Amino acid sequence: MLTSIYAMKQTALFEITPVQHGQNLLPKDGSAYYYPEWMSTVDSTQLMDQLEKTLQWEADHLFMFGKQVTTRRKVAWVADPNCTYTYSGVKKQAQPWIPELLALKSQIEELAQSDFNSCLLNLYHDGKDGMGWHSDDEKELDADSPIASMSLGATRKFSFRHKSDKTTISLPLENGSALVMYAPTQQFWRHALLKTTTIHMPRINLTFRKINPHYERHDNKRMY
Ligand SMILES: O=C(O)CCC(=O)C(=O)O
Ligand SMILES: [Mn+2]
Repeated sequence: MLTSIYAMKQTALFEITPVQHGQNLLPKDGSAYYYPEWMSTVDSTQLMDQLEKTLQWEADHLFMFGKQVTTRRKVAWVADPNCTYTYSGVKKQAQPWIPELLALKSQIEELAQSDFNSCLLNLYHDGKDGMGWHSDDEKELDADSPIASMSLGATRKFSFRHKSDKTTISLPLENGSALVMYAPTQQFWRHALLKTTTIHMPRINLTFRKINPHYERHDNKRMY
């Protein structure tokens, strides 16, 4: 049986593997650490099932080439009550935390050694869903805070590409894994989860973030 400081915490609902802080995946201008099998397979499978059923999933709306595009990929945004954002004049309120997500937040805070107040979840039905090159550098986000990403379900290829010299680093994000990206990664690198025809299983990705509470934006750029 695994024993760890995580398992002793009252909030720990999941079997989490204690980790050795390994090697930085990025050669410069930021740091990103990958933790395979961070959560047990049994817990990952149960959590994915529960998140799929419990959360309110919506299509995402992006502006591309001056037009609004509705994604096939679904998103759910969960955050503290004081975290709102105004988008195209509409104030968006997050969904409240559910106990499983709060427990996971506490465990990933231990891993990243940082606090989070929101979680953006993406549901990729299969390889036809993906996310193009971007940085998580929106004005709402605390630029000094890490972004901690957890993957459930199908293994998908995730890539970093340096903004200036285009160095590219790719890795498979596996079921139960965690990836923590520390500042200033978002400033110098983009990342993507590219589409593929070979994956036919769903995947849920959770990114824990720290946003500045009560931030109001009045332009048309989406938050995430
Ligand atoms: O699905 C992933 O692994 C990446 C998601 C992502 O980059 C985002 O939500 O900003
Ligand atoms: Mn991202």
